Amino acid sequence: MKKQSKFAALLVLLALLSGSLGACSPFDVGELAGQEDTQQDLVTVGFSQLGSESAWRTANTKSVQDALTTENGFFLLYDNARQLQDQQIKDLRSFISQRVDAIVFCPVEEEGWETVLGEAYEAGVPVIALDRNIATKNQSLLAAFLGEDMRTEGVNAGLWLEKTLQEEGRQDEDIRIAVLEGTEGSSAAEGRSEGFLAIASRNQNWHFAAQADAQFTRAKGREVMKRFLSEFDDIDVVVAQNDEMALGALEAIESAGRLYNEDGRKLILISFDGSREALEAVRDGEIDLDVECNPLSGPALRELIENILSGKSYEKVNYLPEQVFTRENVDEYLDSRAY
Ligand code: GYE
Repeated sequence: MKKQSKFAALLVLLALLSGSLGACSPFDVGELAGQEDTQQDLVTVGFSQLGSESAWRTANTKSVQDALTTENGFFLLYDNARQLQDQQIKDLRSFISQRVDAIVFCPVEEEGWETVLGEAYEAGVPVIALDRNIATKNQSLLAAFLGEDMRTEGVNAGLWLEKTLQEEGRQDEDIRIAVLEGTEGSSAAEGRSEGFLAIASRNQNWHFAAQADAQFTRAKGREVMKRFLSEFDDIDVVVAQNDEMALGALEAIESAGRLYNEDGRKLILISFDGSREALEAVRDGEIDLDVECNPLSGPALRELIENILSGKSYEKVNYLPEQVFTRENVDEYLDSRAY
C-alpha cells in the first residue's frame, strides 16, 4: 500500500472510531468495537417482545431471533413482557444497565415511554420500536421505527368492504358492523380503527352495532363474539382486528349457527394478519378478507441496526410490504406460508 493511501485508510479508521463519519447517527459507534470484553466482537441487542398472544407474535419473535444470530455477529438478549407495560419498562431498564449496543422493543401500548426512552438516550443506547409504534412528541427518543402500516391496513379493509357491498348492490342497505378490537391503546388497534373509520365515515349506511376490546386473543375473541351474538340478531359484518380474534369469533359464530342469516346470506368476516390457519379459513370461504400484517421483520431489522451502529444513513420510519388475501388469490400463498 502506498504511503498516501495508508494515511487515508488511517484517517477513515479514526473517523469511524470517533463517530464523526455518518453524521446522521447520534449514537456512539465506538460501542460496536467495545464489546470484546464481554461477547467477543458481537453486537449485543436487547429485544423486549410484548407477549405471545398470537401466531403472528410467535412468527415475529422467531424472525428476529433467526436474523440476530451469533453467526450474523449478534448477541441477543430476549425478554417477554406478557402484555404488561410495567414489565416491558423493567426489561428496557435492565438492557440499559447491561450496556447493550441497541434495544429493540415491540411497544404493547402507544403512550408512556418518555421516561425510560429518555434514560436510554442519556446512556447513548439507540432504541428501535418494532411492529407497533409509540406516541411521542419527542421524535429523538427513538432511533427508528420498523413495522407495519396499521392505518393503511384499516383503510384497505374499509375499501374492500365498500367495493364488495357495491358489487352486491348493497350500497344503500343498512349494514350493521361489529368490531373485535385489539389491545386498547396499542398502535395496532388504534391504527386499524382509524383507517377503517376513515372509509366508514363516507358510507352513511354503515352502522357500528357493537365494538369491544378482545385483546388480540382467540379466547377473548370467542367470548366477546358470543356476547355480541346474544345481544344482536342482525350483524352483517364482523371486523376482527387480528386472526386470533377472528378464529375465536368464527368458532362462536359457527356454534351459534349464525354464519348464514335467515335469507341465506353469509356474515362477512374481515381479519388482519394473514396467518396460515386464517388463510385456510379464507380458502374455505369462512373468512372473507384477511389484510396482511407482515411479522417477518428480522432481516430488515438486522440491516437497520447495522446502519444505525455504523453511522450510515438510514430511514427513521420503515414499513414492511403487505397485501390483502381473499378467496381469489389465497391459493398462491398458502403453500409457502410458514406461520
Ligand atoms: O396483528 C396481532 C398481534 O401488533 C401487528 O399484534 C400486531 C398485532 C397483530 O398480536 O396478531
